[in-house]
Amino acid sequence: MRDIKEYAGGTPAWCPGCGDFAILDAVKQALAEMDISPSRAVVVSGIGQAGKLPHYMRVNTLNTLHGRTLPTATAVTQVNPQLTVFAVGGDGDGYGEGGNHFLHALRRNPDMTYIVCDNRVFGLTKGQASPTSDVGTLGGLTPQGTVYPALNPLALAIMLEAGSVARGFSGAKEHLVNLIKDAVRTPGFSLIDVLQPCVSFNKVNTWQWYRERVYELEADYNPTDQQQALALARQWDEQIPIGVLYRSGRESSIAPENLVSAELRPNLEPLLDRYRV
Ligand SMILES: Cc1ncc(C[n+]2csc(CCOP(=O)(O)OP(=O)(O)O)c2C)c(N)n1
Ligand code: SF4
Repeated sequence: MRDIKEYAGGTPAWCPGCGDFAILDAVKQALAEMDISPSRAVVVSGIGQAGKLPHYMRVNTLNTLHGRTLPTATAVTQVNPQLTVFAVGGDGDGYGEGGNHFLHALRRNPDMTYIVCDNRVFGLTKGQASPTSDVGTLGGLTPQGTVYPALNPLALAIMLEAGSVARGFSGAKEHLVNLIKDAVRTPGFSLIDVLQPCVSFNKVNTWQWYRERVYELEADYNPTDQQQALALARQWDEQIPIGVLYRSGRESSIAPENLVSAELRPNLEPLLDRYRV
């Protein structure tokens, strides 16, 4: 166990009460408890309030364009498989601007942990409806409420057999630490969609709203049953399960040995060496 202070970066510029604080703490705590040194961890993000998370950590960090988190993080997994790779971002970044990359990361199943700070709005740009906003969500661009049905990213990830699919809650930090540790240990692409209250722009899905609904999956829950996992991914209005909903057991499909034949691989080494950290 390392000292969590080893991972401390700049002072967060989030609103007081934002759900992102607990997610930042949970990532640092999981790294400390897993004894992963700052030099072995990489956190990649795009743009947004959640996209600032790596700014507040002292590990290897990469801040990319809005929605481009996953291809960048995927490249890191290929160049240096020794690193523990995290991708972090908001629901807009991951499921909107980066929606295409999300689909293909699910297919390719690279070995990384993807944490989506899901406040169900675009936070940084002042609360517009995002892909996970419910029908009727009011915002500057939807004064009469958004008309599109919300995307269910967990169901999508379960259907495409991601390595593991979990839901966390910022208000259950210790539980989230365990989800992060489990995701890091699981081969392939591990999605953790974290319910993250945005106290400034989401006046519906508040801390209290979640506390009245969120419950932890039982210890004996079997995450290998895809149909059951889908049913839990769809539970929302009255009761919202948190925990590892699904585990496919699928290894990454883009391990270098799967992509490049043995004869060609040695020729790539000098090229890859230029990018190794
Ligand atoms: C390609 C592109 N489109 C739009 C923007 C403007 N923009 C910056 S942050 C942001 C919203 C971020 O929302 P989300 O990803 O949900 O993260 P949050 O701020 O809620 O954490 C948008 C639309 C941009 N920077 N680049
Ligand atoms: S606008 Fe919302 S998501 Fe952004 S820092 Fe404030 S509370 Fe957090």
